[in-house]
Amino acid sequence: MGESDVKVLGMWPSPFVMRARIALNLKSVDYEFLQETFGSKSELLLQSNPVHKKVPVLIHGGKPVCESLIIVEYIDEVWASGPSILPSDPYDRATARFWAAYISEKWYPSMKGIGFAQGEEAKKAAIEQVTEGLALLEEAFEKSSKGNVFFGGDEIGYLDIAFGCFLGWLRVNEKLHGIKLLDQTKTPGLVKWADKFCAHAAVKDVMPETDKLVEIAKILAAKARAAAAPPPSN
Ligand SMILES: N[C@@H](CCC(=O)N[C@@H](CS)C(=O)NCC(=O)O)C(=O)O
Repeated sequence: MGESDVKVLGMWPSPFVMRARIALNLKSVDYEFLQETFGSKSELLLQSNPVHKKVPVLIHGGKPVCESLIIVEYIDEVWASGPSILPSDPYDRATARFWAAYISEKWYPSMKGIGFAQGEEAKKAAIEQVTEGLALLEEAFEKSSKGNVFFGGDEIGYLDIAFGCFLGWLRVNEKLHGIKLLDQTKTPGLVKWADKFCAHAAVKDVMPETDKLVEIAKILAAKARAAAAPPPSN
């Protein structure tokens, strides 16, 4: 089964899709990037991920693998001769999976919540929640990196990918709401890590420019407003 059998169903602004693409880049695996059209779902996506109907889907040798973190683990196992993504030590591996789940299930939804907060008080509370999460992640970074540049040590690993994929959207929030989430005094480790992560060869071509993401954020916000608006009276 050759590398040309590798396809990623996705959309360029999606942080979850980025996880799969960064993992493939780290392993130097060539892949075809099949982009979904915004607002509709292709037949291939519906067939490949009938349960969640979400991107990313990795299609390897005609077989679909769904859910971004599962895809990253699959890539690590299949292309085992490339640089390791998951830590080799079982405890470090468990810890990386714990934080990856926290980021995906708690921290990222709370960051998304900043944009949806109704009123200044709610927005302030959402920002506080995100900032508290970042303080926890700064601590996790200190422990996990053991003085190196990345969570995974001197190379990008599982947790770097799981968290780093959200940096573009973090910057969108900073820009749209005039706030500083990654801060030199409160999260100095993460500030340095974020720069190194985004500049990495496996990341820099898949991490979208903040301004392009801002445009997408505005379109999504307009759609959400339209969906919430009452129907016209006639
Ligand atoms: N838990 C999933 C989340 C994937 C996800 O939310 N993908 C979004 C794009 S960022 C999607 O496909 N949304 C389409 C939809 O919800 O219908 C993963 O980690 O892969």
